[in-house]
Amino acid sequence: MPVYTTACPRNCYSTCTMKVHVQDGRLRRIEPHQGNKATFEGPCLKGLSYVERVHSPDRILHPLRRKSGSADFEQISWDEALSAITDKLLYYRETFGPQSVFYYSASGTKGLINAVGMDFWRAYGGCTTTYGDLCWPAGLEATRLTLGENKHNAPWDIENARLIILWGKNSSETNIHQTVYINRALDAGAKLVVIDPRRTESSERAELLIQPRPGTDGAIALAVARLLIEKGNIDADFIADHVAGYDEFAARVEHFTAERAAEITDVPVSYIHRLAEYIGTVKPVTINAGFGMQRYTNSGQTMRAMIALLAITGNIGEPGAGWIFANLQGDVFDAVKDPIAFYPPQTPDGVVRVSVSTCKLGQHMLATDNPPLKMIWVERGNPVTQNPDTNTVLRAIRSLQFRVVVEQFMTDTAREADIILPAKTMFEQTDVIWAYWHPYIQLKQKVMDPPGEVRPESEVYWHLARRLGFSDTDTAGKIPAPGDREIDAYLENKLAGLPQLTLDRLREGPLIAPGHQEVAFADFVFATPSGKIELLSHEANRRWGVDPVSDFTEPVESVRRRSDESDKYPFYMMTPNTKNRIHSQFNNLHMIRQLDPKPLVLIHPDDAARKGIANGARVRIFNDRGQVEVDARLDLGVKVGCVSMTNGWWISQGGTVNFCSCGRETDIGHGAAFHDNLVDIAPV
Ligand SMILES: Nc1nc2c(c(=O)[nH]1)N[C@H]1C(S)=C(S)[C@@H](COP(=O)(O)OP(=O)(O)OC[C@H]3O[C@@H](n4cnc5c(=O)[nH]c(N)nc54)[C@H](O)[C@@H]3O)O[C@H]1N2
Ligand SMILES: Nc1nc2c(c(=O)[nH]1)N[C@H]1C(S)=C(S)[C@@H](COP(=O)(O)OP(=O)(O)OC[C@H]3O[C@@H](n4cnc5c(=O)[nH]c(N)nc54)[C@H](O)[C@@H]3O)O[C@H]1N2
Ligand SMILES: [Mo]
Repeated sequence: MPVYTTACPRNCYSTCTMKVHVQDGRLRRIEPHQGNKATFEGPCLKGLSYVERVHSPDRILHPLRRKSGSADFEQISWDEALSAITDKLLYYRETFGPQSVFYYSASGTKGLINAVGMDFWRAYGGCTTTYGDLCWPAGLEATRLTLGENKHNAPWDIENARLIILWGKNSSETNIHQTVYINRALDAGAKLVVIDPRRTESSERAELLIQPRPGTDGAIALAVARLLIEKGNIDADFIADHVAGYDEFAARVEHFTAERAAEITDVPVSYIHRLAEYIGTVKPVTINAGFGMQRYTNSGQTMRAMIALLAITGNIGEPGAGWIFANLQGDVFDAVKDPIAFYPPQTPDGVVRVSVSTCKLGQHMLATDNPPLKMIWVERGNPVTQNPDTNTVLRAIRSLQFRVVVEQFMTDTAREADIILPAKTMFEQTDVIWAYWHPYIQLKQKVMDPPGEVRPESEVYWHLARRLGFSDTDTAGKIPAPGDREIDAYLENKLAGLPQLTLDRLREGPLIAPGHQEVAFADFVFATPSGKIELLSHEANRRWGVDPVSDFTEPVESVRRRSDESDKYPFYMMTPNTKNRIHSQFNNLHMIRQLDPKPLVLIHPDDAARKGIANGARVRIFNDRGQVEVDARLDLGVKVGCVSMTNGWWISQGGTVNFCSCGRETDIGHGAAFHDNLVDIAPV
């Protein structure tokens, strides 16, 4: 049976290398690949479930058109689909201008070939598209402002840490391969601290579990910094050599006593003292910040305060030490590592209008004028389920005249389409991918032809370009012609200038990115304006209007802000990620549903008793933005005053959490403040 090496392109830390067995055009088996030091244990259940996903009877295999005035779709030929889309594209460009077409893409799959989409829209004459990101920009920008770059020590280095702090990160579900190395560190005597309002599997071996009131981590970090300074547990030499703005930072934390932080965060004061004692007396310390506390309106400032704890104790640039958030060392293809350049609200060349915040998708689509939006093209995203404020997103999509969605399955977004084009899976077109945790560049190999009439996006764009009469110079090198050799040539062109990375070498297995630093910042070079770690950042103030020294402010939606809202809606709604799905993917598979059959909301038994909610009862979670109805599960691990429901469920499977969330940006970075979200809960 032929066996291929390939890699999983989901938006996930692990980005596993895997061996796949293919016979008679079917995926038969998936196995671990030892060539990737970060993922040698092999793929997770989602990875193994590809054998079902690829061949699922629910997969969309042909172009579909909505039957007029109906919720049903009918199969049409590619010729009919492409003709209909071409006619609309010509009409909208002629009548309203190319920017009346809205191109929406998200994180459904990684790969260099994804760039073909935007190159097509440029050749079309332009389009409107999004800025910002649903995922990580507050953390990216906080890190860049403080350390100059988003990079961290190699994944296996965490084994050298003596104190590991998982801060708003749930590795046991979202980065399971990291737990191998965390466990090795703990077996060798390291301490683990977990900071999360929920008690997750990641805290099973923790010495200390701190459950803060959501959105208050900044106050913990500032109070711990104060204790470190007061007790002299800082590294004065490191500060003198490598830190800018220490005095201003020290003056700021003066106001944050442990007692004050305990009051703000609803954490026992002794826990704050213990955390400060651990950080001040154990070395080396690794803080792994997840994405949890960077989904609030105060997140950028919070993340800056957290990094400061490592800076003042000299825990940067050494094995076992440092800040783990995102490791962009594998992104050797993109010369620009500045998140603001990734997400600018502007029209840099007058062609592509980058004006819709992905975090305020519905509001901004509806408000867009001159020209207003007429048509949407969605690929690699499920905005109806995954973007904030679903009701407004639905209203905005329904207000358009024409909707094309490129999808593998009948998602909530696909259901809104006028035309659905069948999308490839990872096994049906070769691409080059990188990760944001480990440093490997990988070839995601084509191992089978697409089933049915599925065509990869690059082919769809190529056919549309022909029909629209784009010239060869418009598309040369940008939109590869259909064919495996053409795709290889396209990728080779992207790899030109990186002689270490050839397709032939990548076919053998993963390759460490050229220039990779195993211990990040070991050279103590920080690409900030001062060349030092910046606890005082004028750039933060100039770009984002925040205090140049990090500070704590209550999130916009907080039970401590006395308002009608907080009286009406006394619960924080948390919407974390979960083990057996990637956002809205995989939950439609039999293999996954056996373990996770339906959406649930978790609530502390004390809150449930107060609300008259029994275990298993049907409940409504609601606020002024919307509601979702699911079964309740009582769980002592959820902090009192919080409810928790994993994101990613489709409306058609019981309801998305984003009916309740607000389209609102983080303080810095244009991220989505999903967790700034007060709700109430009641039995139905
Ligand atoms: N309330 C709340 N909402 C959240 C979050 C949260 O924490 N709370 N998390 C946010 C985060 S971190 C993220 S990253 C986003 C993710 O949001 P999205 O990027 O929209 O995520 P997915 O659900 O992973 O994928 C979208 C779709 O891509 C499709 N797809 C996969 N491969 C391909 C392909 O090759 N071609 C095409 N055309 N389609 C493909 C899949 O079938 C899937 O339906 O969700 C965000 N939403
Ligand atoms: N299995 C699986 N793996 C994934 C993904 C997936 O969907 N499924 N998604 C991938 C992607 S795109 C992302 S962005 C990452 C996310 O990876 P993680 O950051 O690990 O995941 P989240 O669930 O977003 O948040 C982590 C934790 O933050 C907690 N949290 C929420 N609010 C707060 C707060 O105010 N303070 C603190 N301290 N903690 C808080 C939540 O309870 C949650 O347990 O995972 C990636 N890996
Ligand atoms: Mo994400």
